[in-house]
Amino acid sequence: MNKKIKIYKAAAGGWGALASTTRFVLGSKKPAANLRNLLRANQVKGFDCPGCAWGDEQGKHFSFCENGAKAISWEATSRRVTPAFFRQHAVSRLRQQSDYFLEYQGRIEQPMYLNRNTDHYEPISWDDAFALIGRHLNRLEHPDQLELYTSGRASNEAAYLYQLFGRSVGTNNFPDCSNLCHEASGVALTQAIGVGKGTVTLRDFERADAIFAFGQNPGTNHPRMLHSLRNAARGGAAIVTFNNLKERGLERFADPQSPLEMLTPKDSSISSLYLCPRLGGDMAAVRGMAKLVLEWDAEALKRGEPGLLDRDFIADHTQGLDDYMTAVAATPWQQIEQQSGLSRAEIRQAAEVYARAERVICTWAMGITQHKHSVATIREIVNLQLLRGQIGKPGAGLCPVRGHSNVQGNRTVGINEQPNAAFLDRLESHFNSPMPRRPGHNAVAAIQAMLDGRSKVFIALGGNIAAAAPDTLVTAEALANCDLTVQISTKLNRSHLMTGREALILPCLGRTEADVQAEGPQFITVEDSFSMVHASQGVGKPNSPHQRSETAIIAGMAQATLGSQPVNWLALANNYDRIRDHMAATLPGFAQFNERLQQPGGFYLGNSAADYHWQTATGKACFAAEALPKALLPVKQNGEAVSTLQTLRSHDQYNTTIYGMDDRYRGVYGQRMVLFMHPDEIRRRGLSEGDQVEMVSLWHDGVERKVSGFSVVPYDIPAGNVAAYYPETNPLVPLHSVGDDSHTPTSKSVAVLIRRQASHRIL
Ligand SMILES: Nc1nc2c(c(=O)[nH]1)N[C@H]1C(S)=C(S)[C@@H](COP(=O)(O)OP(=O)(O)OC[C@H]3O[C@@H](n4cnc5c(=O)[nH]c(N)nc54)[C@H](O)[C@@H]3O)O[C@H]1N2
Ligand SMILES: Nc1nc2c(c(=O)[nH]1)N[C@H]1C(S)=C(S)[C@@H](COP(=O)(O)OP(=O)(O)OC[C@H]3O[C@@H](n4cnc5c(=O)[nH]c(N)nc54)[C@H](O)[C@@H]3O)O[C@H]1N2
Ligand SMILES: [Mo]
Repeated sequence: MNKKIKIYKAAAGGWGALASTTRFVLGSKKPAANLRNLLRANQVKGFDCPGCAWGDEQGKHFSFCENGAKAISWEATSRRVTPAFFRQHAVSRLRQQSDYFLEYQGRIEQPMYLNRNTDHYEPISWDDAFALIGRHLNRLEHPDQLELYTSGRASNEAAYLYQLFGRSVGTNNFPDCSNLCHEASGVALTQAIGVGKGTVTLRDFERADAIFAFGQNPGTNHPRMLHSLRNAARGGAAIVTFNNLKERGLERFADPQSPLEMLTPKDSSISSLYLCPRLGGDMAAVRGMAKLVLEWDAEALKRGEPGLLDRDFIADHTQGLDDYMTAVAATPWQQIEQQSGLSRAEIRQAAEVYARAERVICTWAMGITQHKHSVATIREIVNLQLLRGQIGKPGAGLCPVRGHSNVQGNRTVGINEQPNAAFLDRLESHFNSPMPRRPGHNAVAAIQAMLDGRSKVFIALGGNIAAAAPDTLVTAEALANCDLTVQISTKLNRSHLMTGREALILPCLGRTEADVQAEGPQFITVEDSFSMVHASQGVGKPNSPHQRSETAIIAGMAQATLGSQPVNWLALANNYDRIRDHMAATLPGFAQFNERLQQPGGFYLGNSAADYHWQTATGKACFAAEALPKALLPVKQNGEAVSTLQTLRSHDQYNTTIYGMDDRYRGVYGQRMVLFMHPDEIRRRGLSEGDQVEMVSLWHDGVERKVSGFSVVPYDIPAGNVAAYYPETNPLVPLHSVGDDSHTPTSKSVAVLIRRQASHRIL
């Protein structure tokens, strides 16, 4: 058997996780500092773990997970990318290196400017860097020629200052990682329940009788969620998983922080029912569940028994049930089974759990949000929950599990290309300065505007757009078309190499590091998936005295561009309390922000839908009566088999940051260029395990999108569906293959032709 593929038999978490954490912490150069950092993560005093956006059981126990440990030790490295490094490596040579190599070089030490004549980055002073940015921005013919990207790690304070900067320049162009991520959740939930956020808190997980987890892999991406699921399962809750793949973390879990559990072989089963729908098949599956619930309800009423629907809730709080019932009745079982890839009997099992439970939570992530019909799918999940009044009461509700640790907070404080008028009005009157009213660009629109030459300056507050965005070659062309690209970053990445005509790298502090400004040590705030806002204060010594906080960098750019208009930017960066005072004056829910942060554990922003207050046009929660998509992707083109590809994360990566080459729970070691495929499909295609294949994606613009060098791995995945890692597969995702209404690239459903690769002859 291929040595690089080993079946993972143990439970997720457990000794494997602990061994791996220790290796990462001890393998880095500062083990003692790293361990101290780990102990402070997600504690009342300390910093918020930059790993994910799951909530904290503040003060309850010391909680970190393997992948949080990796994120922290990766950030707290003592390795540095110095001016000498850039003197040694030309940019065109660095481009040939892997993402893993780039990230592994460590933290960027000083501001750097790309000299196109020499093809090398050279040091530049902070003042000169800011002045260069100011010159470019003041030269723009129109403020909408500026694109301001945000990755969801930025603090609330930095993000608020960033949006104020952009809007003071005069644009709403705030493309952000959320456009590539949970946008569909925000759009669908706003339409359905009037607020684009989850309605539950962490405590609801303790009270639920059933939890339905759709399209997510918490064992890797939200490991602390497994604690909540495990505890819920132990307390008797049914956990039903819908996942295209069999994911180890959702099957079994041992808590690496519970020694007893690790010493006894009795790890916990997580899912009581595990269903594997086809890619994009969840809407059909949930429609099937709703169909059964409605049928059983009608039968019960006929027998004179109380029905299954929560009729009081529906009457008081919802609208559109009749149309929805018509749409459900018009959806044939044959279409439901075909599209979901699940049998009626399987869907019935899930529906029975749903119908029996008093309190139900539905959670989801990228397996739901990165399809063409993601908004419709999430609306269908909401429909199901509305039928039995499963929103608002304790132990029930909707839970989009966010990605980046502060992506939700960034949105709350104004990173939004389509801000609402009320927010702009408040900014305008508070700062006594006009705010732009034209809608701005999302991530895909920003890339298109740069391609067309409509946008000329691109500034990124974190992230790695060159690798994270779809259509890698097109995105590179878009960036190259800019006059100036600016990356505010901690680590070296692909976006520093795919640049505009001029380019800057501005090195910033990470969340784990102490942030000392003119008026003393500062803390920042973040918001988790449960709308809890709390303070976070780094403890580590910065890796270089040249690095600045994100907030200070934004203030520097703003002052150089706008002078002290409409605020004294530098004074704000001297003391973040001042930024929070402006936030308190302009953001709903943030009154007395500084005072309320004194409460241990922070404060809850609240959720209108959870309070049965529906901020929709009708003042009610809305059923959506959409038909299922006519068809998912084709299975044949000109006689050749077409597969649907999902692009996903391995266990050893954080988005475009590659920590290592293993994907332990999926049994893959020492490699990332793998293509997971059902054994029957491997056979049908005349392939064998380990064969090298290339993939070409289908899109109607005549452009060939191709990647090669993928090794076939048999896996428990529906035949016709295949999976491979992101970002290696991003060249296949067409820029304009996006979700309806969400504009999110369809990274979980890409139509691909798979061909055996001609083997290289060794001469
Ligand atoms: N360690 C670590 N933590 C992370 C990240 C990371 O890269 N590394 N990234 C962070 C970010 S930004 C995000 S958004 C989250 C991502 O968290 P996830 O959404 O868990 O991330 P993906 O790896 O994209 O996994 C998608 C999951 O959905 C399943 N799936 C795919 N398509 C379908 C479908 O059509 N139907 C169903 N039912 N299932 C499907 C896949 O099999 C896989 O299990 O994690 C965050 N946390
Ligand atoms: N094909 C495909 N593409 C996808 C996805 C997919 O599932 N499939 N997922 C999408 C999703 S969900 C997301 S969220 C995006 C992620 O897109 P991004 O957020 O743009 O990408 P990241 O890889 O998270 O960004 C990593 C970089 O951020 C910088 N960084 C890290 N910490 C900090 C910090 O504290 N401050 C600052 N300023 N910089 C920091 C480092 O330089 C690091 O290299 O990718 C999307 N792209
Ligand atoms: Mo994400």
